[in-house]
Amino acid sequence: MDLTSSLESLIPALEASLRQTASLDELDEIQVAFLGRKGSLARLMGCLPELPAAERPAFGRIANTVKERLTALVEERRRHLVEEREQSYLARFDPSLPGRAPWQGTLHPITLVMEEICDVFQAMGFEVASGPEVETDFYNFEALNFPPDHPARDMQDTLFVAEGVVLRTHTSPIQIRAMLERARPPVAVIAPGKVYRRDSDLTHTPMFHQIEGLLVDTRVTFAELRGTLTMFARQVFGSDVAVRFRPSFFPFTEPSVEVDISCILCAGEGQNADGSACRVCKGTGWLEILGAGMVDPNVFSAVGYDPESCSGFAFGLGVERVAMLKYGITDLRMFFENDLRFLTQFA
Ligand code: FA5
Repeated sequence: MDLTSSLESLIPALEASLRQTASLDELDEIQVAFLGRKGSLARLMGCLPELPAAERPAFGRIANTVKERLTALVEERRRHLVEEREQSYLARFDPSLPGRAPWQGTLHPITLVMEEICDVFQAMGFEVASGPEVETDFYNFEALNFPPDHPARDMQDTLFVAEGVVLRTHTSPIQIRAMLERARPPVAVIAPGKVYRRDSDLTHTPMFHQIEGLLVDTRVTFAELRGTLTMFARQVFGSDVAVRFRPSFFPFTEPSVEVDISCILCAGEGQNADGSACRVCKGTGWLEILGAGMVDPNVFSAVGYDPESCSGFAFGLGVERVAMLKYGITDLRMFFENDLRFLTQFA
């Protein structure tokens, strides 16, 4: 076969191949085999120098026509295959099927409880305050009437960052910051946040959450502390809950109290229906939820408030504690394991 016939025979050869091409990948391979740099057409055109000079222009023209035809055949097949693919997608697409709902995250139970507690106090007129998690000794201890080397500092196992700098062990330093920022009473703040202690067992974790409350004005009495905290407990745990105030000690409040609520599980009975001791309150009928008291005069002096003319109350509660009671959770560590089977139950 002479060169020109060989060139022209590429057209039926390509047509035959295309008839058997079922996919776009195969089509690409055929395109390369015929029209690629090392394909059949290029190989034949490479023979051009072997022809007598007079025949070369005619051969060149035919080669161009063949190339155009080959290209057109490939493109036509491509259009057809693309259309076929779309048709097959459409045949499989069922517009009546329900859509796939995007996965929606949920708020962490601790966040939910913090928001709920803050809402209760905001409705009473408290404003939300915050402070840094890395604190100086002054805000975490000294201004709160923990004298240097006083044994009271051992009440909270401290994580030190540097000399005189600690991870705050409670949210009480926010009391100091709030009073300093406002310069004079009235001050009514609620302050949620993370706190850190060298502490780790079934009921204690090295990081946990507290909510601090502080009310300072000219004539705040213990009756207001009782009323406010009783109202809070009833809104969060239910209107039937009983509230008990027990004497306690904190360096920054005088007098100080621990506040208990009647047990959520046994309704304060201390025992189950069968007479066995309640496992939540361990038979006492009461559950401790927070520490509180009247602001110590030394704390007012530390922030430049006149202890003679102002008075106030403060309280601090453990959020995990409240969340465990509210949701009946028995292991504190569940809050920190990020198990979605647990977390999605609070949606
Ligand atoms: C305080 O931290 C005081 N600042 C509270 C306070 C504020 C009293 C204002 C008076 C006035 P306490 O160390 O008891 O107090 O901690 C408060 C609550 O934090 C505890 O009742 C407990 O629920 C929780 N808590 C303490 N340690 C841990 C821990 N390691 N893990 C989880 N919760 C804890």
